[in-house]
Amino acid sequence: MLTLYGFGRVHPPVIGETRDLRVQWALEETGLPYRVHPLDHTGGEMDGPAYGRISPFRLVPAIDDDGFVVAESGAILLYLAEKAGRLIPADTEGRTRVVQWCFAALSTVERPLMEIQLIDKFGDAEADADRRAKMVQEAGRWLSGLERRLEGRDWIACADFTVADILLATVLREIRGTDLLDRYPRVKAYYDRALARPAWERTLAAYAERLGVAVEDIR
Ligand SMILES: N[C@@H](CCC(=O)N[C@@H](CS)C(=O)NCC(=O)O)C(=O)O
Repeated sequence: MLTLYGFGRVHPPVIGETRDLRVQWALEETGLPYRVHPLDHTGGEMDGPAYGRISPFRLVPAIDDDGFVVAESGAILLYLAEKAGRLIPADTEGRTRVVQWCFAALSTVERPLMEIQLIDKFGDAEADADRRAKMVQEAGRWLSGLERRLEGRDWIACADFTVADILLATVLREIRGTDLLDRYPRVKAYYDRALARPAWERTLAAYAERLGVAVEDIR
């Protein structure tokens, strides 16, 4: 049975933001059977050598598929798609297109969006104002690129929904508390379309139950 290492207890301000959500979403989409190992981050469960053997940086998420261990959310999603034969095309060109957009989500789009989220959540509005403005400007470049890419398309990589959409939608979710998507109607519609999927709703419900919070508090 495949095990997802996710959070069971974690610092309350980050509940609803953690990257085990994207892996659970992919598992729910593929229908692969899985169990969750809920890690006690606040109690130090991730700090010891046992979890170090699962995750090189002692981070969430990781998976253990009957002894095959994978860390890094992007790698995990690609593995799950390949294993399930779903959420990724079978041909090399289609698969490469999915890989391209997984990297775009994680290495290009996520950087400024994550920083904006961290400043808004934990920063000092005055002291961080310049840095935030720079990040908003950079985010605008990538959001404009997404807006162009989404002309006439439902999904970012292929005609069908893929793991690249799970990564990109969860990355866009990092700025859901801002108005930054308002100037990008195709990106906004894309984000809403992705999060309207029943598998995302199941994921949110399972995650909320695992962390002991209400779904509405993390939506
Ligand atoms: N690049 C990694 C990042 C993983 C990561 O930053 N995980 C955070 C939660 S979202 C974590 O485990 N933080 C706990 C810590 O820093 O101790 C991925 O995409 O999986």
